[in-house]
Amino acid sequence: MSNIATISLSNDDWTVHAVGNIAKIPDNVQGESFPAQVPGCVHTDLMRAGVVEDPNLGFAEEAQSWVGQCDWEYQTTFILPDDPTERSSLFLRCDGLDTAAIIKLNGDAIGEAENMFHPHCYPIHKAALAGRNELNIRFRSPVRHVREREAKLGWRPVNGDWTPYPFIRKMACNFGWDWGPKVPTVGICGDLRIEACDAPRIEHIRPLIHRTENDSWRVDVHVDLFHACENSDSVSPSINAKQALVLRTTLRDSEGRTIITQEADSSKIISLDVTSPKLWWPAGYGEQHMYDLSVELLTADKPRSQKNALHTLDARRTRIGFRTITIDTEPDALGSPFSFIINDKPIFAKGANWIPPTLFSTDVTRDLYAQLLTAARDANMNMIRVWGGGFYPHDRFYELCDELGLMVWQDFMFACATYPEEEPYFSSVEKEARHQVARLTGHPSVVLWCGGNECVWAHHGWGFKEKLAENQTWGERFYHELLPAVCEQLDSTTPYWPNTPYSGEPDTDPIDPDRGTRHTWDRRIEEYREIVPRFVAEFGHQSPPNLSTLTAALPPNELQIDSRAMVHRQRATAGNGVQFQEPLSEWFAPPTSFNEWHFLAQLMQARALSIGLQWLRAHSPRCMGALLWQLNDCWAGHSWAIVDHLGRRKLAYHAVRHSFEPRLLTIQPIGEIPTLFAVNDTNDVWSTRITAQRRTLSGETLAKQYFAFDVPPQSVYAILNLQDALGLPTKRNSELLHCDIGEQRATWLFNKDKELSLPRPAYDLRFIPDKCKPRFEITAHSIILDAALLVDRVLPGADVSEQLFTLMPNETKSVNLRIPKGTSLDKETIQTLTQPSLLVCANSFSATRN
Ligand code: BMA
Repeated sequence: MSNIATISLSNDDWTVHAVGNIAKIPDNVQGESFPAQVPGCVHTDLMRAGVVEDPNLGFAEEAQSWVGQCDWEYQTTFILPDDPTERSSLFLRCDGLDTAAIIKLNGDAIGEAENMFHPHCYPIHKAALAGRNELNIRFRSPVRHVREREAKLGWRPVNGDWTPYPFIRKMACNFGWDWGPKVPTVGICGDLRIEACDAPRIEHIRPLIHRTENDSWRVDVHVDLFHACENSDSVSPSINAKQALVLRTTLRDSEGRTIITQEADSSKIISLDVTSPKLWWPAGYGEQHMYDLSVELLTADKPRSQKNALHTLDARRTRIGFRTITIDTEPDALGSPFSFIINDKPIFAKGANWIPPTLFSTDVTRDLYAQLLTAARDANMNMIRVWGGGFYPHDRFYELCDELGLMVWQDFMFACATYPEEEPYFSSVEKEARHQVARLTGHPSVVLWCGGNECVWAHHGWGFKEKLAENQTWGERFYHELLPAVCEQLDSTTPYWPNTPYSGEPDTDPIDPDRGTRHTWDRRIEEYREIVPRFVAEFGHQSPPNLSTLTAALPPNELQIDSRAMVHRQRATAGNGVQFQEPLSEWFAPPTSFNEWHFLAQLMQARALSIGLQWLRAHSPRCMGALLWQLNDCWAGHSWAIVDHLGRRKLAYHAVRHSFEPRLLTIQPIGEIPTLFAVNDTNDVWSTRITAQRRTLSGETLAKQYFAFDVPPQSVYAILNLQDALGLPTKRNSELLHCDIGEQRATWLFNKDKELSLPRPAYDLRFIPDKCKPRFEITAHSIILDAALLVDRVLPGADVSEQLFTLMPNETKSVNLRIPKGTSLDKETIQTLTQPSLLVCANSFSATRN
């Protein structure tokens, strides 16, 4: 259909070798050339060649710091069948170069690159030859590059002790972060191809969807064209006035039935009127209906064979969803809210922050996106925030979010630093923003453009402002001028927010709980309950990766809390002391082994997130969002993630899934008084009956009451003062409250575990190796607090349907086992799954240390 002839250079016919100042590189690398892959990066090429180890293993990260310090040259050859000088336009197009590079064809410089976040397009008809061509892409050391730019543009404050990443438009966390290693890489990170393109082509389709009234909608289809004749070195859209171009747009429903089709001159915006479409809703609020939108670019310039016919130059398809999106920030009695309104319905945002899921952007697979986003959806989330220190995910990420009903909060790539605004950096950011906004506009899941992560806060509250020289730029114009202008021009139907945290006013405290979005890092665990922010876009608690994941990365002798390898994997401020020792010693009797410590560290994270998320949900609609830090990981290190880098769910994942249930029963204190809240996010009334009890920790019931209640759709009820209902505890250390509806249980303890007199856990654990539904049955003979079945320790990658459940004496619970694909339950495994020690619970870390 299209007029574009392409030669793909995305293959493994490449080599890479170190160039420039190579004095400090290992002997076996000097003068050597290694096979390379495109897309890919130098680290993965060197790993394949056996020159460096996977940085995720042991101390491999330290041994390869030289890789980011030298320049690297990629080289390939390709054959051009025609005489290129006869082609009016021949291009080298590249979807991503990481990052600072000079590109040469047959020895002639054809272009440069300095931004990983937009594609590149270089005209090559002058440099190309008929027959064999040699292409060289020489990347500058990213570490040296940022140092040189820093020297030129002036030092600026940056978070942590990291290399000054703001001086390059490259994935910031590649230089190290408080959850990841330093692996500043280079490479060709997108598809690369030669394109002979003599006529205009479609660059982007930007469908902007408006509801005109009630059930009448209009899709304004903006089509950005790229015109070859311009011979531009950029992919900025252009239209050639000399050529008569027509756009034909067709909208089809999910069964392929045409709803409307329309043609117009290519300089016009095509408006499609649609009545009563099926709407796209975030998960939990309705279906994710999608429609197929196709655009054809046609010309009346007739090829000799086709008289009077329109001739297709290019064609594209995309999927769209009908939904409206606004953010309510109208000042109210408390300050100003931050509430997503989709299709006129206020939605409590339940979600998590997304970081790059692999160390190298080119390693992310479609399956990995699917695995992680499905995990988010299964945890009852409806929002993912793409955090600004990584990279803009690939199209597949957004397609999945559309399908799963996960709203996307999209940061521009700025994080925790002051950024230069000088040219050519400023224009490079503009090009990046234009490309990304145009690329993502059509996705119904994308509901917010956000200027960046913690940059305004850092300037305002981390002492960064004071460290800047007079009149030194810090990024302000990006957040307040450039980015909102680009969004308004290209995607006027999606809201823009300058940064997060942000109060809504440039000069007021960005973490004011009463205004806008907040990041809660100044409080932990029970302290979350000291404030009720309007929207929490980040808060979290650290834990180690699953034990099986640590075992895969470290030798057994390193599995100690303070071993060199474990300390090497702790990158957070103040280290293990603040992240683990302090909270664990405050809450639990001391662990006596690494395995016990590991369980407690993961339990502490689960408790912290449950408290935070349930507290915030109980305070809806004053608070309208809770995004935890962070969904995923990029290596086997301590972090705030709830799913580790091998995709294994930590204990906190289960606590989060429960805390985000569409109908949640939770006990939260009002002042000192434990109060039962029912949170109903569904579209239906929640009519139910609960049993509320006060018991001794040995299981004896002291008070019991039944209550019936109706919670209207999308609302929260503080239904019961449990002190009035069940009486005051006589001994705080040996009593608990629990409220139950069917399988759902909310519990309240009057003290921290290490003060409690919990009994020795008594239970029967049975494993039923049923082929279709392998499962455990646990019968409790005593109270069992926060029980976990640590199946992942005996069967790496295995998980159960529920963790951290609390049972009363004589209760039985059935929990399903999920085994990793490709594993089978042999006799030996079945035996290990039957051992009672598989079950661990908080009883063992109480005052009685049972
Ligand atoms: C927030 C994030 C990240 C960081 C996390 C944990 O500030 O934006 O920069 O990893 O906290 O410290």
